Amino acid sequence: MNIRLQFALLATLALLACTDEHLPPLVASKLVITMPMAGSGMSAGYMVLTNNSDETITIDGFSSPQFAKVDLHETRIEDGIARMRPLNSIAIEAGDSLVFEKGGKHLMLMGAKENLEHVTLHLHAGDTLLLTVNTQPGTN
Ligand SMILES: [Cu+2]
Repeated sequence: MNIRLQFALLATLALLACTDEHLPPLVASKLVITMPMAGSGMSAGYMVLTNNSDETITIDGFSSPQFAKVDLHETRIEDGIARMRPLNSIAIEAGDSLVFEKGGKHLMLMGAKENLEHVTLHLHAGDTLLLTVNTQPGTN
C-alpha cells in the first residue's frame, strides 16, 4: 500500500468517527425549571429529549437533589377541562424527540429544598442512571 492511499484511508476513518453513531444516546435540550412557587415549593420542568440511539429509550424515573420528589405528568383536556395525570414512564423511539411543555407532558418538582442556585435533574431507567442535566431555575 503506498503512502498516499494510507493517508486517504486514515482520512476516511477520521470522517467515519464523526458520524451520528457517536452522538450521546440521550440528549436533553431547552431545559427550563421554573422557580418554585412561593409557599408550595413546587416547580415545573420543560425540555426536549432526543434519542440518538437506534433503540427505544424508556425513562421511568426522575429525581433531583434539590427536590423531595419529581413526578412525570401529562395534561389532557377532558370534557373541556385541563386535567393532569401522572405517567409511570415514557418511551422515546429511536431517532425521535419528545417535547415536555406547558399543556402537555411536563415534570412536577415537589418539595424544593432551601434557595435554589441551580437544579440538577437525573433521568433513570430502573436502577440505571441515563442522564444528568443542570440548569438555573428561571421564570416561565
Ligand atoms: Cu403537573
